[in-house]
Amino acid sequence: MSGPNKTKPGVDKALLIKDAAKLLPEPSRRFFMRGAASLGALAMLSGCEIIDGDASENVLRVISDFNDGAQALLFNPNTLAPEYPEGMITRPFPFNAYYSQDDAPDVDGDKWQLEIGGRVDDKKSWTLAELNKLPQVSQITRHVCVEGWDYIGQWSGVNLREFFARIGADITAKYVAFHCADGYTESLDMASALHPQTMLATKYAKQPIGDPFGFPLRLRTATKLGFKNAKWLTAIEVTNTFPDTYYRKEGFNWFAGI
Ligand SMILES: Nc1nc2c(c(=O)[nH]1)N[C@H]1C(S)=C(S)[C@@H](COP(=O)(O)O)O[C@H]1N2
Ligand SMILES: [Mo]
Repeated sequence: MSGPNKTKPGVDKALLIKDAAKLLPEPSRRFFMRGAASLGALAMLSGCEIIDGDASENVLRVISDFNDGAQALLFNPNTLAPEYPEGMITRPFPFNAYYSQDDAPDVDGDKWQLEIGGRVDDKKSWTLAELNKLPQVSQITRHVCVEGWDYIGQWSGVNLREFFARIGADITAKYVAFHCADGYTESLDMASALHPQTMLATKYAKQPIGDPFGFPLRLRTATKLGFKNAKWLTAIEVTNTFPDTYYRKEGFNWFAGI
């Protein structure tokens, strides 16, 4: 017998629902657990039958994608992440990447340029010296990695919204894609890209960002988990086509708000 609400013997319904709920950040998780937490709801959201491990993986993926939309709706572009005093800045700060520190890319600062693509009027590339001449902003905020560690850091650089105004980016577009020297990919919804605490960071604790922390330019977003903060930026693209990301392909939630 098959149907959207049927499980195979051996698939623990309650566990499956609990697993799915874990992917939902608050307040969606509370909402889901209180009201809609049923296998039927999961199946309805996913349009799949929950019959085995693979199917439940797909269901979790669909829930996570569904949740991106919910988080985007709940995202308040005016709410600022907390800022901290200078005494709380961690020096040096922890390194993380999808590989070990020895394999971090070696970027030549003299040749490096930030490429601009997509829905932007002025697609000229930017050298580090040119970026350093733009008005600078700074923040002391908390970086949170999904692996269970965090630190407070100070990032300085160019506010992304102001940079977009300068280059004539289409801010009605849906996404901003970030490309990195190590092949890493990240992307933001436009509202998060325009958040006042989203910047192209050239400095950490007032010193130029060196290796292995993303020389010479990284994205800093205070409203997102660590993996959204793409290091070693090489190109930025404004687009209406969803740019898939390294961590989403690994099964993590894409919106990844904190
Ligand atoms: N290009 C690139 N950016 C990246 C990563 C990566 O592997 N490559 N890892 C991400 C993850 S998971 C985290 S937690 C932070 C770590 O930044 P840090 O090394 O400056 O602490 O970088 C993010 N940005
Ligand atoms: Mo991370």
